[in-house]
Amino acid sequence: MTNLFLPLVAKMDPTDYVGFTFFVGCMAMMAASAFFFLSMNSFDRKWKTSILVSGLITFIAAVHYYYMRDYWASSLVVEDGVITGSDSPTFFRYVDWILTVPLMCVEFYLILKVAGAKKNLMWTLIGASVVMLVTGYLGEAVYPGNAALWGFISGAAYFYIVYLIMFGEAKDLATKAGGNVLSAHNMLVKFVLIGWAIYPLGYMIGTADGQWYSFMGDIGLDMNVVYNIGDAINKIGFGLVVYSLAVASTSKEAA
Ligand SMILES: *C/C=C(C)/C=C/C=C(C)/C=C/C1=C(C)CCCC1(C)C
Repeated sequence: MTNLFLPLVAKMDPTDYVGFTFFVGCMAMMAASAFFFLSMNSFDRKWKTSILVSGLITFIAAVHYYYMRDYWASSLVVEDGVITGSDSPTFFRYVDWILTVPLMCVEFYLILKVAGAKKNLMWTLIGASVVMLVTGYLGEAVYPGNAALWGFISGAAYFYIVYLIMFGEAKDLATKAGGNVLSAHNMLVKFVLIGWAIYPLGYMIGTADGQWYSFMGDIGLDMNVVYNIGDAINKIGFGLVVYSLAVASTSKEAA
C-alpha cells in the first residue's frame, strides 16, 4: 500500500531520541512565538518592539526546526532496527543562528535604550556575534581538520560579548537605568554566560571525531541534542525575561 504521507513527512524512528528533540523543539518554538506575538499588544509602545523581537527569534527558530527535523529524519540509516548513520543539519543550524543571535543582541540594545544606549553598541555586539558564528561554521563544516583553531577564535568573540555586557559599556548603561531594566539585563547576562556556554560543549562533541571527550569514554550524547537543549533554554528563556520586564514595567506605570 502506498503511504500518502511519505513524500511530505519523513518517518520518525521510535528509537531516534535526537529526532524527538528536533520535533519537540519545533513545537516549543511555535508555541512560544504564538505567546509572544499574541501578548505583544497588551504592552506600552516602548516594550512592544522588544516582545516582537522575542517572537521573531522563536518564530525563525520554529521554521528552521521544521526543516532540521526533516533533514535529520531523512538522513537516518537504520539497519535491523538499529540507527547506524545520521547527518547533522549544520547549514540550517547556522542560518538559524546567524539570524537569531544578532536579534538577541538587538534585545540588549532595545532594553538599554531607556538609559541612552547608542546604535554603535548594538552593532559592536552584532559584529562580535557574526564573527563567533562564522568562525564556528568554518570549524564545524568547512575546515573540520582545524576545528580547535576556529573554535578558539569563535570563543574569543564569545568572551568579548560577555565582557561588553558584564563589565563594559552595556553594563554601565544597565546600572544607570537601574530597577527592572537592571535586573532584566543581569538575567540576560546570565543566559549569555551560562546558557550560551552550552554551545561550545556541543561543538566539542561534533568536531575532531569526538576526540575532545575521549577521556570520558563514550558520552553517548549527540551534538544536536546539546544544541537543541541550548536553543530551547536560550531562545525561549531570553524572550521570557524580556516579557517579564515588560509586564513589570507596564503594571508599575499603569498604577
Ligand atoms: C539561538 C541560538 C543561539 C543563542 C546560539 C548561540 C551560539 C553560540 C554561543 C555558539 C558558540 C560557539 C563557540 C563559543 C565556540 C565553538 C563554536 C560555536 C559557534 C558553537
